[in-house]
Amino acid sequence: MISRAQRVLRLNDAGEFIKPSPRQYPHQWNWDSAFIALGLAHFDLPRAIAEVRGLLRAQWRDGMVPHIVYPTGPSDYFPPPAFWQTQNLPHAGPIPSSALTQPPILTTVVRMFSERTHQQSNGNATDYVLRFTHYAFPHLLAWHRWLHTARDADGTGLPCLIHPWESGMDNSPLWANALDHITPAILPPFKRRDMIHVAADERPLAPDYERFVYLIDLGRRLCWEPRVLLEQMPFLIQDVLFCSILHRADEDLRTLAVALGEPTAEIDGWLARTRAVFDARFWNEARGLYLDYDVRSQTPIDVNACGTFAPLFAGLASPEQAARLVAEHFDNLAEYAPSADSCFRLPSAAKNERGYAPRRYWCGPVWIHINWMIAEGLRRYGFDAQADALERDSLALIAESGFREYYDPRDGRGCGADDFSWSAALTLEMLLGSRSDPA
Ligand code: 9WN
Repeated sequence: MISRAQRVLRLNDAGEFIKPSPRQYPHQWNWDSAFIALGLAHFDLPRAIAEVRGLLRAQWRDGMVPHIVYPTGPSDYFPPPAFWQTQNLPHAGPIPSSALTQPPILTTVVRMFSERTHQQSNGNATDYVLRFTHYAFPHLLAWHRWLHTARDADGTGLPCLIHPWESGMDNSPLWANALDHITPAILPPFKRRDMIHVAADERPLAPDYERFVYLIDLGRRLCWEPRVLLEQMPFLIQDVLFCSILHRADEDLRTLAVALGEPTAEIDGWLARTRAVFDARFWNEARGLYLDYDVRSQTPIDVNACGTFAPLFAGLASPEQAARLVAEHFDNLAEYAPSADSCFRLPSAAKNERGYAPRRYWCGPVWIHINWMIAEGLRRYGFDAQADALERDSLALIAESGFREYYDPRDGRGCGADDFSWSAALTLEMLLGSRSDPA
């Protein structure tokens, strides 16, 4: 499995970046690159570092790190770089990119590199990684600052997402209600390309995709100006998974700051503020889970999806909250645990959720990177048996169905793109990684 995983990463190497998959995703994606770099570091540290540098080179002048970077120009992927209309924006970056961002797992990966090389105490590698960390730190700091300020709609510092693609869980039932309230009055001409290599029933439905495009069109008409977007985008959501990844990333950024002798006061402020507001915003005491929040309608989103376990990854849950998440949801046969109707964890939406669809993109299939983050979170709270079970399921899915983009939880059949980079990269991490304690 190790050599097969390495082969997939080599196969997808486009020189300047590694594609998430050979045909479906021919550009560089933000959180894909972070997971890819984590896997690459096990056999080619310079290539891993080049991957991160490539992504950070595309950072916007205002601090945003974009979700898609097109260093090699257009391809048959929709949307092409020109569709975002970012060319003449004063706050955009130097490389053609999308105008959205994605969950900042990159900071956690950079911290893992830096600690691991230090622990291995190999002089040359340590210097090399230290130089890279010095380079990466100000970029990451600027990105976190942008998330906590430019996307802060209500003074909580919890960033708002303006498009489902920013969550990384593009087609989750989490967004159904918000999207239903959007009427795409005028749609620009466009042609979907995402069903050329992947079956239509594994991709978003037409009305959802139209809303994805409509929101891009709206953003570009607002010149992607952060303050105006917060005022006017009809999709404005605080997401549990995104905010948890950011909080964990803030912890990891603080660890990097201490190692580099940088000040920590600003990061401490973000950490304290998130801790102070997180439960009030997301925790639902009656249901014993975390729910996303629709900032536009000022209502919690009453949908049970995999992100509810992400506060474990961030250390944001109390031991009591963690115990409820595990007993009432993770181990619940009707929701996430294997049962007669499914063999593999973790469905990306609870099986008894209205929008659950076991093969459709983000509506139920298992994702390897979600399993990896949640296993890390479960270990943080001492739920080692559950974490081991998740990891075993991930490796069994890969052994049976290959490095696929996602998997049907009922029978483990692979779905979406094949030769998928982060499934390969996280296989390397699961088989070769040493467990690092969070801050
Ligand atoms: C849009 C690349 C990306 C992932 C996302 C996943 C999917 C793109 C798409 O693929 O999104 O960004 O075209 O569907 O949802 O998480 O980063 O793998």
